[in-house]
Amino acid sequence: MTVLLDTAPPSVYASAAAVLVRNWTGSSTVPSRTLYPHQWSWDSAFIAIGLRHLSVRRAQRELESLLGAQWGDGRVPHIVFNPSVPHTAYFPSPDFWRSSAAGAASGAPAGTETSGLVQPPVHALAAWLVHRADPAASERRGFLQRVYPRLVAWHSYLTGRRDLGGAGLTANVHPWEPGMDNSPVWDGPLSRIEPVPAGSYRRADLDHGDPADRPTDLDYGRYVRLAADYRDRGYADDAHAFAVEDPGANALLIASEHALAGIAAEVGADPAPHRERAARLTGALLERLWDARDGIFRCRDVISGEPIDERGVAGLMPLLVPGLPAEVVGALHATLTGPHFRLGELPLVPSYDLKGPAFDPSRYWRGPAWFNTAWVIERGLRQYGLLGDADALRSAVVSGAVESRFAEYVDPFTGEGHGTRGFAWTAALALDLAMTTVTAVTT
Ligand code: 2M8
Repeated sequence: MTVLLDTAPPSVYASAAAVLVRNWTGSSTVPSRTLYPHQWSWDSAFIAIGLRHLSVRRAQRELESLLGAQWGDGRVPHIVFNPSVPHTAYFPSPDFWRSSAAGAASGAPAGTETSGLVQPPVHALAAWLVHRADPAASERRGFLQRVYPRLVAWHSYLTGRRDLGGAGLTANVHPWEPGMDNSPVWDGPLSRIEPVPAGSYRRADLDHGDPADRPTDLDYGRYVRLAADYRDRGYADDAHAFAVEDPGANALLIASEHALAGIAAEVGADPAPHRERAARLTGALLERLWDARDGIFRCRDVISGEPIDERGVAGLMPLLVPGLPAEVVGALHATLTGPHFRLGELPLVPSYDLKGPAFDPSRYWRGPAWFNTAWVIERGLRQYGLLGDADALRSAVVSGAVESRFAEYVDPFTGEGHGTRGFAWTAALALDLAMTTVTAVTT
């Protein structure tokens, strides 16, 4: 059961709500009016989780507009483009992805332009939380009935065509897919990719973002190469030059699969297959990615077959997974509070190992603290009864979000804001943590 307490201080509520209202387009929410002027997949899920406190109806629309762009093969695209926004506003734009033509064989929609990549599947968890915020209104509108088959198809894509390692986990084929674009965790597998020539495309992110904070041109050249090659293969899931099993994406998939069991029970479907799949995924996660020596989940490079010897925040996100062995929870907690991440000493959680060779406190996913990963870890800590740390992290998310004017991310030592301001998931998740007491995650 999820209990909602109306506890948000008025200042948090009003300022977070203002961001969500400003970024609302009429059917969905842009992450940022400047840097990200379209709809992003996992952003929308996190945004819906916060929006449910303002308008359950709007939160439902957020998820349904995204799922409306789902491809025939089940994939939910990582960007759904707004046709009224000029192509120059964001790169890669619809004329790069050419989804309706290049993705036709994979069932890309004909009337909506999207990217061909995916992002972590937070959507079933979000749909369940949106439903729980007002079950009667949800039932009246048939919300779960409508989204359930789409969510099932989405998870089938991820656990079917995207089980590229053949061991039962979902794999990501581009650094944009796990959502942590330039994490040092990808440096090894990405170094094998030949970048497209500089000057063959124009980055739009540098019009709005500080180049010192954003990924480098070399990384961008490789991102473009991988995306263009995927497009040129008709977005077929074969012959990928980059493929990784990410513990964050898989943890979110497992949490969402548990949520899908709850949704199935509500809509009169059988929850058992979802529980079974969640259990199988959890077994594979522990088998394939758990590093007992270092107390963290590692990412696995599917192409080389080797675990990646880096500590990223994604390796702590499986705290969200129910039913982990006690020794795994204990070791994860020790890593989170130990010298590599320093929860308790630092307010939020850095995106990458504080002692890692590539750590950078201001460059995008190479060290700064992000609010969505903090939300996931807060929920995991609470689930396992680690309430002192969960409470402290919750307060830090709320105060850090407000003080940074809802920054995209912050310096993990000083809390200084970086990236765009008025960032939608920062506002949504701060609002959620200010408003909600979670007494259990998946019932
Ligand atoms: C960032 O990623 C996009 C590409 O998808 C970009 O850098 O242009 C990431 O932080 C990603 O996790 C996020 O979903 C997206 C929109 O907020 O921005």
